[in-house]
Amino acid sequence: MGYKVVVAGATGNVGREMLNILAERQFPVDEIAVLASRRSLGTEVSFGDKTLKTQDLATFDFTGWDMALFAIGSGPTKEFAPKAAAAGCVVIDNSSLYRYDPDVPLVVPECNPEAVEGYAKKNIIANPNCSTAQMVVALKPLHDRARIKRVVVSTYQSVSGAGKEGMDELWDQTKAIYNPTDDVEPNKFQKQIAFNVIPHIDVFMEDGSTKEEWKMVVETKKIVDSSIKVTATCVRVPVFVGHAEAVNVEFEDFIDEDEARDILREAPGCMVIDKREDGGYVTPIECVGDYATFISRIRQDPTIDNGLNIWVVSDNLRKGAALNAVQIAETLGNRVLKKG
Ligand code: 2RA
Repeated sequence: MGYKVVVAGATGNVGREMLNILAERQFPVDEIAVLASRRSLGTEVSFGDKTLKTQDLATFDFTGWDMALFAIGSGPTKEFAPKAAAAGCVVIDNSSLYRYDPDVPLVVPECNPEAVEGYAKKNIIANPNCSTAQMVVALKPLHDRARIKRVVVSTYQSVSGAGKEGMDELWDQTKAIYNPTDDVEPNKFQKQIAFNVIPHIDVFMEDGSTKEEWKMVVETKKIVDSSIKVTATCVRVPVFVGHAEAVNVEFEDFIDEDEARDILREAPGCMVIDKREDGGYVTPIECVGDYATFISRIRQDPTIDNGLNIWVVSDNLRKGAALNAVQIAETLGNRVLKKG
């Protein structure tokens, strides 16, 4: 016996990846419903070798469905997640709406799988932001060994994090560079993204940081350890898929680069590619379609007593969103619902 699974937002970048990953990992699905807003109604999406027609999110009855993977943004989530949860369907939500709610677990299964057991207060489990998910996969095993005090991270985030419109804007602006009769003004992004980088993701906060940076601080604390201090600079780069992060970590205890490399080699979800030679590291384009969080450039930070620098790269649509949501569904199934 398997699960009755709903994917809401099935026509978007993340919703489509959720369907791909459910099929790839042979998640035990008895029945699946794919939902979309009225605008995309009737659009067909693939699930393994099947083609499914989207149904209307606004009128769907969640009664009798086990889990719903939501990838619809905070606005619609506010309306539909409580409806699904009240109907007894556990919502695994990719928006930021519930991430900071103390009654909602925020889960990265490699780091805090036990947290799914707290789902029942609201019948909702939150999926973290993409930039946090890949970073904590790399940090947790190091924290378990040497206790992290402080993290300084700079991100290089691909345009797919801003959805299909972000990808279209990079594509159109890039073409326009070679065809000067086209003039593609910034729309999704604040400045030209083609052949540029933009130190601004999500809205500005009062202290001058952006909400994307704030999310990395708050989510790392909730998932790994509330004592860890994080400071982040989040930057959009002209890459279609794959986020990269340069992470400086300060520990309480000494840990040398060789031991860190060995720990990360064994850690769940991590793949170490770290050769000190030309090309001996992973770049975003190489991680597309993969499940792993890739870690390269592991080296001592000689400016502090117990410090390391690492380079962390992952497919933001997968580990940063859809894969993590499916892993939460698997964890919920294995630890709690036990149907599959
Ligand atoms: C971004 N963090 O890359 C967002 C997506 N969740 O814009």
